[in-house]
Amino acid sequence: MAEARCRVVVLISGTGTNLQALLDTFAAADSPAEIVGVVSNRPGVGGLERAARAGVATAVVDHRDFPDRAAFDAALLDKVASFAPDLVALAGFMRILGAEFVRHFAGRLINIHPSLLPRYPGLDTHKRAIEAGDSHGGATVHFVTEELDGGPAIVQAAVPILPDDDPGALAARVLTVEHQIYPLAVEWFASGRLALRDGQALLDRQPLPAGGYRFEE
Ligand code: NHR
Ligand code: GAR
Repeated sequence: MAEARCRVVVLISGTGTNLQALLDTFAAADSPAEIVGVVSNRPGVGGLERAARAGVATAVVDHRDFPDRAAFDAALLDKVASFAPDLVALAGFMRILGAEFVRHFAGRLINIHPSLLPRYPGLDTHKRAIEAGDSHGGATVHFVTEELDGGPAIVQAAVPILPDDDPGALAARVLTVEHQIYPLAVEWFASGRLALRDGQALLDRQPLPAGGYRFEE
Protein backbone atom coordinates (compact mmCIF):
# COMPACT_ATOMS: atom_id res chain seq x y z
CA MET A 1 0.00 0.00 0.00
CA ALA A 2 1.16 3.56 -0.72
CA GLU A 3 2.36 5.65 2.22
CA ALA A 4 -0.05 8.36 3.36
CA ARG A 5 0.78 11.69 1.76
CA CYS A 6 1.65 14.73 3.89
CA ARG A 7 -1.52 16.82 4.29
CA VAL A 8 -0.68 20.48 3.66
CA VAL A 9 -2.90 23.48 4.39
CA VAL A 10 -1.80 26.75 2.76
CA LEU A 11 -2.66 30.13 4.32
CA ILE A 12 -2.89 33.07 1.94
CA SER A 13 -3.97 36.71 1.79
CA GLY A 14 -3.57 37.50 -1.89
CA THR A 15 -2.59 36.50 -5.41
CA GLY A 16 -1.22 33.11 -4.52
CA THR A 17 1.64 32.53 -6.97
CA ASN A 18 3.50 30.60 -4.28
CA LEU A 19 0.34 28.58 -3.69
CA GLN A 20 0.25 27.89 -7.44
CA ALA A 21 3.84 26.62 -7.36
CA LEU A 22 2.86 24.21 -4.56
CA LEU A 23 -0.32 23.10 -6.34
CA ASP A 24 1.66 22.43 -9.53
CA THR A 25 4.54 20.65 -7.79
CA PHE A 26 2.34 18.31 -5.75
CA ALA A 27 -0.48 17.70 -8.24
CA ALA A 28 0.57 14.13 -9.04
CA ALA A 29 -1.11 11.40 -6.99
CA ASP A 30 2.29 9.84 -6.17
CA SER A 31 3.91 13.05 -4.88
CA PRO A 32 4.79 13.10 -1.16
CA ALA A 33 2.48 16.04 -0.34
CA GLU A 34 -1.15 16.86 -0.96
CA ILE A 35 -2.61 20.36 -0.68
CA VAL A 36 -5.83 19.57 1.20
CA GLY A 37 -7.05 23.08 1.96
CA VAL A 38 -6.42 26.76 1.33
CA VAL A 39 -7.50 29.33 3.93
CA SER A 40 -7.52 33.08 3.29
CA ASN A 41 -8.11 35.95 5.69
CA ARG A 42 -9.31 38.01 2.72
CA PRO A 43 -12.38 37.14 0.63
CA GLY A 44 -12.20 37.31 -3.16
CA VAL A 45 -8.42 37.03 -3.59
CA GLY A 46 -6.76 35.33 -6.56
CA GLY A 47 -5.32 32.49 -4.51
CA LEU A 48 -8.83 31.24 -3.68
CA GLU A 49 -9.57 30.96 -7.41
CA ARG A 50 -6.31 29.09 -7.99
CA ALA A 51 -7.28 26.58 -5.30
CA ALA A 52 -10.81 26.14 -6.67
CA ARG A 53 -9.43 25.59 -10.17
CA ALA A 54 -7.19 22.85 -8.76
CA GLY A 55 -10.15 21.23 -6.99
CA VAL A 56 -8.82 22.08 -3.52
CA ALA A 57 -11.17 23.01 -0.67
CA THR A 58 -11.11 26.67 0.35
CA ALA A 59 -12.21 28.68 3.36
CA VAL A 60 -12.20 32.34 4.34
CA VAL A 61 -11.68 33.51 7.90
CA ASP A 62 -11.94 37.29 7.56
CA HIS A 63 -10.07 39.02 10.39
CA ARG A 64 -12.48 41.98 10.08
CA ASP A 65 -15.30 39.76 11.38
CA PHE A 66 -13.65 39.40 14.80
CA PRO A 67 -13.44 41.82 17.72
CA ASP A 68 -9.73 41.23 18.38
CA ARG A 69 -6.67 39.23 17.32
CA ALA A 70 -7.28 36.48 19.88
CA ALA A 71 -10.77 35.79 18.51
CA PHE A 72 -9.50 35.76 14.90
CA ASP A 73 -6.65 33.46 15.87
CA ALA A 74 -9.00 31.01 17.60
CA ALA A 75 -11.34 30.87 14.60
CA LEU A 76 -8.42 30.46 12.19
CA LEU A 77 -6.98 27.67 14.36
CA ASP A 78 -10.32 25.81 14.32
CA LYS A 79 -10.65 26.16 10.54
CA VAL A 80 -7.09 25.06 9.79
CA ALA A 81 -7.28 22.17 12.29
CA SER A 82 -10.49 20.96 10.60
CA PHE A 83 -8.33 19.89 7.62
CA ALA A 84 -6.17 17.71 9.91
CA PRO A 85 -2.92 19.08 8.43
CA ASP A 86 0.53 17.58 8.86
CA LEU A 87 2.01 20.87 7.66
CA VAL A 88 0.70 24.45 7.56
CA ALA A 89 2.40 26.71 5.00
CA LEU A 90 2.01 30.50 5.03
CA ALA A 91 2.24 31.79 1.45
CA GLY A 92 1.80 35.55 1.30
CA PHE A 93 -0.20 35.42 4.52
CA MET A 94 -0.32 38.94 5.97
CA ARG A 95 -1.62 38.59 9.55
CA ILE A 96 0.69 38.13 12.51
CA LEU A 97 -0.30 34.92 14.33
CA GLY A 98 -0.70 34.74 18.08
CA ALA A 99 1.04 32.45 20.54
CA GLU A 100 -1.77 29.93 20.74
CA PHE A 101 -1.87 29.34 16.99
CA VAL A 102 1.91 29.09 16.75
CA ARG A 103 2.12 26.68 19.70
CA HIS A 104 -0.67 24.47 18.34
CA PHE A 105 1.16 23.92 15.04
CA ALA A 106 4.73 24.15 16.38
CA GLY A 107 7.19 22.22 14.23
CA ARG A 108 4.71 21.92 11.37
CA LEU A 109 4.23 25.63 10.56
CA ILE A 110 6.42 27.30 7.91
CA ASN A 111 6.54 30.65 6.09
CA ILE A 112 8.20 32.09 3.01
CA HIS A 113 9.53 35.57 3.63
CA PRO A 114 10.78 37.88 0.87
CA SER A 115 14.20 38.79 2.29
CA LEU A 116 17.53 37.25 3.20
CA LEU A 117 16.68 36.72 6.87
CA PRO A 118 17.85 37.76 9.44
CA ARG A 119 17.88 40.95 7.34
CA TYR A 120 14.50 42.71 7.07
CA PRO A 121 11.92 40.81 9.06
CA GLY A 122 8.45 42.37 8.76
CA LEU A 123 7.06 44.36 5.84
CA ASP A 124 8.45 46.42 2.91
CA THR A 125 11.50 44.19 2.58
CA HIS A 126 12.38 45.06 -1.03
CA LYS A 127 12.22 48.82 -0.45
CA ARG A 128 14.42 48.44 2.64
CA ALA A 129 17.01 46.32 0.81
CA ILE A 130 17.24 48.80 -2.09
CA GLU A 131 17.48 51.82 0.22
CA ALA A 132 20.25 50.12 2.22
CA GLY A 133 22.27 49.69 -0.98
CA ASP A 134 22.38 45.91 -0.63
CA SER A 135 23.92 43.93 -3.51
CA HIS A 136 21.35 41.15 -3.18
CA GLY A 137 17.78 40.51 -2.15
CA GLY A 138 16.16 37.13 -1.78
CA ALA A 139 13.76 34.92 0.09
CA THR A 140 13.87 32.60 3.07
CA VAL A 141 11.67 29.67 4.08
CA HIS A 142 11.62 29.31 7.85
CA PHE A 143 9.80 27.56 10.67
CA VAL A 144 7.33 29.95 12.28
CA THR A 145 7.82 30.77 15.94
CA GLU A 146 6.32 33.49 18.09
CA GLU A 147 9.16 35.81 17.05
CA LEU A 148 8.04 37.45 13.79
CA ASP A 149 10.14 36.09 10.89
CA GLY A 150 12.61 34.92 13.55
CA GLY A 151 12.17 31.14 13.48
CA PRO A 152 14.91 28.74 12.27
CA ALA A 153 15.69 29.09 8.55
CA ILE A 154 15.22 26.13 6.20
CA VAL A 155 16.29 27.31 2.75
CA GLN A 156 17.35 30.65 1.31
CA ALA A 157 17.95 31.96 -2.22
CA ALA A 158 19.56 35.24 -3.28
CA VAL A 159 19.03 37.35 -6.40
CA PRO A 160 21.04 40.41 -7.48
CA ILE A 161 19.72 43.93 -6.96
CA LEU A 162 20.21 45.83 -10.23
CA PRO A 163 21.06 49.55 -10.52
CA ASP A 164 17.60 50.72 -11.62
CA ASP A 165 15.54 48.36 -9.45
CA ASP A 166 12.41 49.59 -7.79
CA PRO A 167 10.65 47.45 -5.15
CA GLY A 168 8.27 46.01 -7.75
CA ALA A 169 11.04 44.88 -10.10
CA LEU A 170 12.99 43.32 -7.24
CA ALA A 171 9.85 41.63 -5.87
CA ALA A 172 9.22 40.00 -9.26
CA ARG A 173 12.82 38.69 -9.44
CA VAL A 174 12.59 37.36 -5.87
CA LEU A 175 9.25 35.64 -6.62
CA THR A 176 10.88 33.49 -9.31
CA VAL A 177 13.19 31.95 -6.68
CA GLU A 178 10.38 31.74 -4.12
CA HIS A 179 8.59 29.44 -6.55
CA GLN A 180 11.61 27.12 -6.48
CA ILE A 181 12.51 27.08 -2.80
CA TYR A 182 9.02 26.78 -1.27
CA PRO A 183 8.17 23.52 -3.08
CA LEU A 184 11.64 22.23 -2.16
CA ALA A 185 11.09 22.90 1.55
CA VAL A 186 7.63 21.30 1.47
CA GLU A 187 9.01 18.26 -0.32
CA TRP A 188 11.73 17.87 2.33
CA PHE A 189 9.14 18.08 5.12
CA ALA A 190 6.68 15.76 3.38
CA SER A 191 9.32 13.10 2.77
CA GLY A 192 10.38 13.15 6.43
CA ARG A 193 13.77 14.76 5.80
CA LEU A 194 13.07 18.09 7.55
CA ALA A 195 12.20 18.62 11.20
CA LEU A 196 12.35 21.19 13.99
CA ARG A 197 13.95 19.77 17.14
CA ASP A 198 14.72 21.83 20.26
CA GLY A 199 14.53 25.04 18.24
CA GLN A 200 16.93 23.76 15.57
CA ALA A 201 16.01 23.01 11.95
CA LEU A 202 17.35 19.59 10.88
CA LEU A 203 17.73 18.27 7.33
CA ASP A 204 18.54 14.56 7.16
CA ARG A 205 19.16 14.77 10.94
CA GLN A 206 21.93 17.36 10.45
CA PRO A 207 21.55 20.92 11.76
CA LEU A 208 20.98 23.45 8.97
CA PRO A 209 23.23 26.54 8.95
CA ALA A 210 21.88 29.83 10.36
CA GLY A 211 20.50 31.11 7.03
CA GLY A 212 19.23 27.67 6.04
CA TYR A 213 20.31 25.60 3.03
CA ARG A 214 21.74 27.96 0.42
CA PHE A 215 19.82 27.35 -2.82
CA GLU A 216 21.73 28.05 -6.06
CA GLU A 217 19.94 28.03 -9.40
N1 NHR B 1 3.19 34.99 12.87
C1 NHR B 1 4.14 34.65 13.76
N2 NHR B 1 3.77 34.48 15.03
N3 NHR B 1 5.45 34.48 13.42
C2 NHR B 1 5.83 34.67 12.16
O1 NHR B 1 7.11 34.49 11.85
C3 NHR B 1 4.89 35.06 11.17
C4 NHR B 1 3.54 35.20 11.58
C5 NHR B 1 2.56 35.60 10.66
C6 NHR B 1 2.90 35.87 9.36
C7 NHR B 1 4.59 36.19 7.56
C8 NHR B 1 5.39 37.51 7.63
C9 NHR B 1 6.20 37.72 6.37
O2 NHR B 1 6.70 36.75 5.76
C10 NHR B 1 4.23 35.77 8.95
C11 NHR B 1 5.23 35.33 9.84
C12 NHR B 1 2.55 39.94 8.27
C13 NHR B 1 3.19 40.98 8.93
C14 NHR B 1 2.43 42.17 9.44
O3 NHR B 1 3.01 43.10 9.97
C15 NHR B 1 4.57 40.87 9.15
C16 NHR B 1 5.25 39.74 8.71
C17 NHR B 1 4.58 38.70 8.06
C18 NHR B 1 3.24 38.81 7.83
N4 NHR B 1 1.08 42.18 9.32
C19 NHR B 1 0.18 43.23 9.79
C20 NHR B 1 -0.50 42.80 11.10
O4 NHR B 1 -0.83 43.73 11.86
C21 NHR B 1 -0.93 43.50 8.81
C22 NHR B 1 -0.46 43.93 7.45
C23 NHR B 1 -1.58 43.84 6.40
O5 NHR B 1 -2.67 43.32 6.68
O6 NHR B 1 -1.29 44.23 5.27
O7 NHR B 1 -0.76 41.59 11.32
O8 NHR B 1 6.47 38.89 5.99
C1 GAR C 1 5.56 36.72 -1.68
O1 GAR C 1 6.65 37.49 -2.14
C2 GAR C 1 5.78 36.35 -0.23
O2 GAR C 1 7.12 36.05 0.09
C3 GAR C 1 5.35 37.61 0.44
O3 GAR C 1 4.24 38.06 -0.28
C4 GAR C 1 4.29 37.58 -1.62
C5 GAR C 1 3.06 36.76 -1.88
O4 GAR C 1 2.97 36.44 -3.24
N1 GAR C 1 5.00 37.40 1.80
C6 GAR C 1 4.88 38.39 2.66
O5 GAR C 1 5.21 39.53 2.40
C7 GAR C 1 4.33 38.00 4.01
N2 GAR C 1 4.19 39.15 4.82
P1 GAR C 1 1.95 35.33 -3.73
O6 GAR C 1 0.61 35.66 -3.13
O7 GAR C 1 1.94 35.51 -5.21
O8 GAR C 1 2.47 34.00 -3.29
